[in-house]
Amino acid sequence: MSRVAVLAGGVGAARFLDGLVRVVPPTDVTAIVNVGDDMEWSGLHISPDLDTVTYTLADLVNPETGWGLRGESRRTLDRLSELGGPDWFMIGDLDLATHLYRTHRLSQGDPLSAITRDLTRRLGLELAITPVTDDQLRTVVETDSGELAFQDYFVKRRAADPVHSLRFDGANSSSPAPGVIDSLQEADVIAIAPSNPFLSIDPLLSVPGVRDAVTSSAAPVVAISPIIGGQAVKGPAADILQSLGHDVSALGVARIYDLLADVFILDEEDASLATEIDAETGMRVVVMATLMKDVEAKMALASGTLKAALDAG
Ligand code: FO1
Repeated sequence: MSRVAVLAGGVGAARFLDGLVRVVPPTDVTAIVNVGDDMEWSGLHISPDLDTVTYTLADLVNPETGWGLRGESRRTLDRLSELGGPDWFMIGDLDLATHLYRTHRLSQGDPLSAITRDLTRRLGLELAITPVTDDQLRTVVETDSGELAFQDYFVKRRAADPVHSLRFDGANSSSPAPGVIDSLQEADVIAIAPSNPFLSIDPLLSVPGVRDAVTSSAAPVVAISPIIGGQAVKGPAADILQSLGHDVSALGVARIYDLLADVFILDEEDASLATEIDAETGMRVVVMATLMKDVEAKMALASGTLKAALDAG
């Protein structure tokens, strides 16, 4: 009896979910996934976080990058480049099929959540993976060089620009996708995956109704720090924390989640911060190994997270 709703970004969330579905029945798990990173590429709709989560759980992901498909080539991209098309975003030859399928169905009027459900079922996955919203929501990054669409900031410019602020275009007029609010209200545990709090979790909470559903849920809410030893395991979380004036540490992350979560999990390497986080926030602090280097580590983090949440709840 542990229905788990997970607020999820890309690679870190995908690895956490991969452990979670091995310690609870996958049918009890709902992953509510960020779509702020989505973009149009050569006329195709790309949903990087949805694909990263789906490919990882289907054991198809490229282990070197954490995104894209294992063993795929880039012949189409190279050809596109020869034609003068965009080549800064690596769409592999096999991944391309997902974008063709998704874009075609979107053009027929199908919602992103239904398309995602069909793709995940097709890949044999039993958990529910859903975009947080079927509406258009786009993360815009305000930098020294002006406003940048998320993937322009992240991939094209290699997350090199100091970030002044973030905006989630479309969020105010968006609605949660079918099942999102129900899964939060019916959950026994709500987990905030070790994802970037600003780039991955904030867009989810910016969809009207989602934050309320999290804070008003009877379920314990447990957040896992994506920062270990003052560094992000992957991606620009550390740089963004710094740019936005936060402490680049698990303490900085804890302050962000204080009003949202009941339990905060930080890595053993940061154990010395536990007392301070405990004193400064209202969250119960639990220290465990959070680096998901192999399947056993992912499973241990998932079961430790559930135990910490249920002990608090
Ligand atoms: N990340 C990169 O750093 N470079 C890329 O060329 C790139 C291509 C790409 C294609 C499909 C996809 O699903 C993800 C891709 N990513 C790429 C990852 C993605 O930009 C980010 O990991 C997420 O948006 C952040 O969670």
